Amino acid sequence: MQTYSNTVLQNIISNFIDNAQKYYFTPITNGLINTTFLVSDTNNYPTYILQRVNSDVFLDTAALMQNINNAIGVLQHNTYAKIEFLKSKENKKYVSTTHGDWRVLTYINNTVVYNTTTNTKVAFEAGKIIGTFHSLLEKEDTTKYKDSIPDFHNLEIRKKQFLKALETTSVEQKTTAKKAITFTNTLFPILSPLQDLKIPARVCHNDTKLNNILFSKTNTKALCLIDLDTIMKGYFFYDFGDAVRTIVNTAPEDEKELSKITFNKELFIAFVNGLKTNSNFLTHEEIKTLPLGVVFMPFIHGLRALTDYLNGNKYYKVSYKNQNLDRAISLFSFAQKAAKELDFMTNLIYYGNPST
Ligand code: GN1
Ligand code: MG
Repeated sequence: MQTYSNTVLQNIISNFIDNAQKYYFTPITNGLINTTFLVSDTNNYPTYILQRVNSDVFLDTAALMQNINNAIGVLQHNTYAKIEFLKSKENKKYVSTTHGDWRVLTYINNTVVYNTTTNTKVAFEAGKIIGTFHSLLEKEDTTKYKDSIPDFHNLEIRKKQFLKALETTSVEQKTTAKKAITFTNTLFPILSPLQDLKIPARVCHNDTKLNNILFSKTNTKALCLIDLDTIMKGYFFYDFGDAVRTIVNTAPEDEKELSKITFNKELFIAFVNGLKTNSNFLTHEEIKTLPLGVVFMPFIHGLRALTDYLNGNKYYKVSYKNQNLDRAISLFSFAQKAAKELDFMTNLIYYGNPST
């Protein structure tokens, strides 16, 4: 991974703030795409987030920042915390340097993110804040938003990319990935009802995994969604499925012991109840897609991880060679467990009946 000296980072942030030499930088290593630092002052007080946008993944920083700016302008409500990007001294939302494109956000104090949870309050709050996000953006014109990653959740395209990787990878990699490849054969057919949908495209977050929701440290209330780079048009079941896959599964995304991968019904019920406080915007046809969304999202993530493994780990940051493969198997295993709960999810979502 690329590292940056304190001096380089101070130089970059001096485009946004005075007295840059007063600050120091601690890497935040959760993300798999961008490079992120917590910026603290000499009293050890966290003040900003400094982030390099990965321009191999996001090809148009200006368009992406415009999407974010549009959405933030609409996401204004007393139940939703405001994310603030600093303007550079040249009045820009980001700066292009020899080290890439960088931006600065104010750090929201007394907050926490969870990678996983066993707490139904966290699950309820997550559902509620996703409902708030979508209610506020309900009337947004999707054509104002440029795709920051074209075909991001397009299964047909992701399938083509996977098949191409299968053709070009080494025999050895293919053999190692055999178990994951077998998983894809059972999961592809389950998802076919999601083709040719007649549901509205909405401005979606598109990356609503649990650790992209900011919570208050004091009262466990969800405050807002963070990591806004993939805000663009999408279907609501993307945001639903991505949140559920990371909430009802109490194991991390790259869990190797498949018996630890769960579909926790209590957490699902709490999430749906939280969402229901704020979900009047959903159409009947959209509601029908939600249970399959919980299979779709982990599957498409697994497929992308597997494709990246076969291509030699070019897209995601990995900390060991087979991490993408482990992620793929873990995500597929969750998708399979979710597929067994389709009736349970449908009953709960339609009739509020958790007993099935
Ligand atoms: C990537 O960098 P991070 O963790 O926010 C990916 C998401 C995946 C996630 C984890 C632009 O997000 O789609 O959910 O890894 N983002 C992009 O699997 O590819
Ligand atoms: Mg992200």
